[in-house]
Amino acid sequence: MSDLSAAKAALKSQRIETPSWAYANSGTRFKVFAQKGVPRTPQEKLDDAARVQEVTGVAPVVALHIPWDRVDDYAALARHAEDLGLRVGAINSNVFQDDDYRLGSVTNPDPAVRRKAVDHLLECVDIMDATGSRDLKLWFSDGTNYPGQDDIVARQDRLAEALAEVYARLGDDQRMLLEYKLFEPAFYATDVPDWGTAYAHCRALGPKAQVVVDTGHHAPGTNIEFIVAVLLREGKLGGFDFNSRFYADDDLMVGAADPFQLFRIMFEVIRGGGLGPDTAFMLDQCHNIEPKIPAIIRSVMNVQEATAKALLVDVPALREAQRTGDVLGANAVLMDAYNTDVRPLLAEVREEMGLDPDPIAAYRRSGWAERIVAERVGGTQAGWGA
Ligand code: AOS
Ligand code: ZN
Ligand code: ZN
Repeated sequence: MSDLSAAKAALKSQRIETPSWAYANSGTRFKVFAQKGVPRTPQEKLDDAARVQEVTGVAPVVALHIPWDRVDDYAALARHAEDLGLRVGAINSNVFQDDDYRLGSVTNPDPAVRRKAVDHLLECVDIMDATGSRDLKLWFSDGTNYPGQDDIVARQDRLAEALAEVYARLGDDQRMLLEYKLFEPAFYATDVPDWGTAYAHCRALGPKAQVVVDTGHHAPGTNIEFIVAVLLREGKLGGFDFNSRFYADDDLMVGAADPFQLFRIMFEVIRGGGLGPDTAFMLDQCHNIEPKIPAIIRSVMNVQEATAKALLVDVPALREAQRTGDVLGANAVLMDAYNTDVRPLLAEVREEMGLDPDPIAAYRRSGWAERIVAERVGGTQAGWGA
């Protein structure tokens, strides 16, 4: 698409989902650095998310995590979101922070542990009902550390059984998004290590089961845009967990490590017709050392920049070069788009949306950062290492 007005319209309608846990304190296994003014409650995480939406206009959806965002009244939490101009996005389940899950959750050899894990997933669907959330996000830390520790195929069978029970509980407008991850915390064999395994389970389950691509969950050098293209072709791309990696699952700001990769991914998304609401463009990040709200604003802007560049690709010229076998010409079409400075275009888009062209400056001027430091004492940890 090289038509500017169409590109602008697409940029205005794109929706980016921010994760509640990115607003809270987080860290590595070595240290959680507490920051001043971080949210103490799920409500306050939403208050911060509303600031991101206020200055970007494209981030009105917030993913929650259970139990990190456990409240007594989820409908009231959803109303709080609505009052702020937000809505609840994916409900992220947690079957990885309990002693019972030492040998796995839904793939654990002990049926009682599997029952407990599935009951949590079903509770997450109840929370979806109460909050109006569409997506149940499933990431399993399940796997083994040593060859022979457990039967690889039996674990797949247990996983399939658990997923089928949860799938059956989904409402007509609800989906389950299955996330894969190469390794960590399991170091020998992860039970959902790659897109192929996730795809096989989702395909067996049916149309409400889709794959999530977390950009940090691959081996170095993996061609992620190829995965995206294939999943879209199969109608199985449910969404993204966007972040950046230098080494493993670093959860750094999306577009920070490899903006070119993000551009290539967004090009395949657009090529495959995936820019609409059926793809959840979620961030899955932790801001351990940098100020959180500005980092999330920057991340949203990075996704927008990659999207804008991908929208600027001159597709007819690309197709012509491809058709005539013009290898260098085809590559040049893509690189021309990637090398375009889209910041003026995005500034224009924001002005047309009634926003400040510079979201970070608008946030700084708002005084929110000073206000939360003064008003909030004793912010909570996201949950990592808690
Ligand atoms: C874990 O590595 C995954 O990226 C998860 O998507 C996520 O970070 C976690 O479940 C928080 O909800
Ligand atoms: Zn993730
Ligand atoms: Zn991850």
